Amino acid sequence: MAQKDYKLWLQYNQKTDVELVSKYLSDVQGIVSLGNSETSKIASNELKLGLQNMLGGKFEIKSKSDSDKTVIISSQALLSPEIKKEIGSFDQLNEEGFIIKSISLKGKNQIIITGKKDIGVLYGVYSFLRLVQTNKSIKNLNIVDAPKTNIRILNHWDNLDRTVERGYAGFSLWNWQKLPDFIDQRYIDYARANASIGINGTVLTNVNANALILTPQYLEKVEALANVFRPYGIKVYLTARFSAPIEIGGLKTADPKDADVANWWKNKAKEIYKRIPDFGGFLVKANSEGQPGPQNYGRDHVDGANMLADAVAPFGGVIMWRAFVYSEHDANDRAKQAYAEFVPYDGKFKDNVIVQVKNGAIDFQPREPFHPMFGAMPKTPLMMEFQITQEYLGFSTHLVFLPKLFQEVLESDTYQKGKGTTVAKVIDGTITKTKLTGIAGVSNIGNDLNWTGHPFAQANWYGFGRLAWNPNLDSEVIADEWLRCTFSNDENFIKPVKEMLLDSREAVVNYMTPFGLHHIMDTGHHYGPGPWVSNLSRPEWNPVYYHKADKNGIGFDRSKTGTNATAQYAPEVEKIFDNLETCPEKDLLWFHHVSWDYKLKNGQTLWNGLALKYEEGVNQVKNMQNVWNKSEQFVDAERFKEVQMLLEIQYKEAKWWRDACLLYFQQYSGKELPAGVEKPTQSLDYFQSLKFPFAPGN
Ligand code: GCW
Repeated sequence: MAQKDYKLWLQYNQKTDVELVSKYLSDVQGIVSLGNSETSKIASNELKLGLQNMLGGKFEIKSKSDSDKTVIISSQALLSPEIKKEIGSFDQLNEEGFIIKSISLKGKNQIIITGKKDIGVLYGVYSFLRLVQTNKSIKNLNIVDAPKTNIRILNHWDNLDRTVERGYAGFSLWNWQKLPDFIDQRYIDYARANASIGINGTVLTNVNANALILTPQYLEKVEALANVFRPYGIKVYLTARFSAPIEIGGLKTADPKDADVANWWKNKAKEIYKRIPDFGGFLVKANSEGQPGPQNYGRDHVDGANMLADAVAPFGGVIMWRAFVYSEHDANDRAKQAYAEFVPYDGKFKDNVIVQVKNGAIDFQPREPFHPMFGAMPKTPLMMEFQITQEYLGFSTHLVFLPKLFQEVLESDTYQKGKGTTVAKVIDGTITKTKLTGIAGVSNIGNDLNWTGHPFAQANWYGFGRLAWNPNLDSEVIADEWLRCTFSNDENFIKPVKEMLLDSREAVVNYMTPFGLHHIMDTGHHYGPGPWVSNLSRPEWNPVYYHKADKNGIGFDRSKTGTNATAQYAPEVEKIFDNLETCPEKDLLWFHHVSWDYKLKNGQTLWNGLALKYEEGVNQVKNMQNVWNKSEQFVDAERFKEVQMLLEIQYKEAKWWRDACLLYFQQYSGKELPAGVEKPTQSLDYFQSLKFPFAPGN
């Protein structure tokens, strides 16, 4: 039961094609591991497990290379001079990179997997196994690969009571009550899965933080987790509640300019590093959505971040300071506020501070234009924050392949230094030349047997890791890899299901928020449509604030005639977004309030086009169902059935979205639904009456 789900993309299915197996066996028959660190043991055991499961037979792990056709795994330092000579230069590698090279030595053919450090070797092993998993050739290998960013990190929004904010896959993995003495096998399996895709950090706790995690009682537990994760190359980070000096330190203030406060943090850092010498640092959400921060004391983000940076700097720690801020006291367009607040700080943060910016200026919507901050802080390391958990994208019920969304953002051109200054190049340091670089993903992992709630949500964890390693990777490649590693290499399966994955992101945009609509989800839990919601205490929490539908039209005017948010982009980008004619239609209602009769590029009126997009989204889900139903023969019965049931829910909910939104907007457009759009079977009143008191993750 559920074993397949649990194994994620590390199925290592036995290959049934005899010819293929014998081809592989003509290149590899044994394993030689020269190191004996914990990491190198993990690497050699993984290689053995993978090769035995996929190719059959026995792969002994030897410590000397005296036979033919072995895979030799070793860090650079332990390689013999002869092999080193064959490998050549290690210059292109960073500390986490690897080389996989086929060499011939004294008449024997070997495959060398090496790196400067053991962790590079481990990454190399996973990369090599992926070749075999995906039926790629392992002849004449000459691969040099290294991660393009240095912090590749999951953000767990996990609370100490094990609930997970915006978590849709059960409770938190971290069993605080049983830690530190009880080490759940899942901690090890979690580390292994992350290492297999190059993730090297984890923030264990919610950004809406609890100071208790910084008390000795909890730090002992954190230390136990850090010990499990270390050999897998994963550093532990924590969220720092800014008011912790008051709450657990007995101080009267948390003012960052107060000497006692700064000292308290210095001592706290010392205490943590004594337990966890490679502790990564802190992630901080300050003065955002009610969280305490430096502004409570008349100070600013720079004061707060730099004070914490000083505390962890002696130990090599990092502060990831979030830029997700907006204020109920600021009447400005919410989309403009983070930029307005942070851009003046460019160049003012200490070296070990990196500012963490969400991919878009509002909040993890099915589609947002890239956050203008990415083009505007050349002297500050910025890290990307993606949300892997599907808060606004149908929870873990809807199949949505997020690498497509991630790629769209990473490829966006900021024009910060002229054409080609993509977001990817900003965050990987190519442009800014900052030493610190990173990508964070808000985790979708919980204690569900299959980790992520939806079997296909595993692809989003996988894809996040792959993109964090290389932000230029194509989502098509990621989909291909993931499907092969998780299910099957059969082309009759891969082709249609890969297409289904790649279309799924546009489908959810279509049935939820086409043409740049955003934040029209129901309130609080964000489950299902709620474009009518207008009664929340803060204006920018209300969907009506975002769509601004009225008799004249729909959309948020962020152009020069409106809030002028477009001016936060580089002139080249501003020009495109600002002009109704050049603004991409996918972002139309994000930037413009557009009349219902506006003519779209295809000649349809906006109203008709909008209605047809909703319909298209529903049809895309129907199509996903058809594709999946034809995949039964390639997939185990359990996962087949699970996905089938989930797609049925997704189909129902796509129709719910379509009907509720169109009935609501129709009150303003005053127009009939165009031909081709199915008539709603329920009334607007009915949709508005739906309540979900126990929706998860809230
Ligand atoms: O997306 C919103 C969520 C909050 C979250 C916040 C944030 C952790 O609705 O649940 O809080 O963003 O990113 O801080």
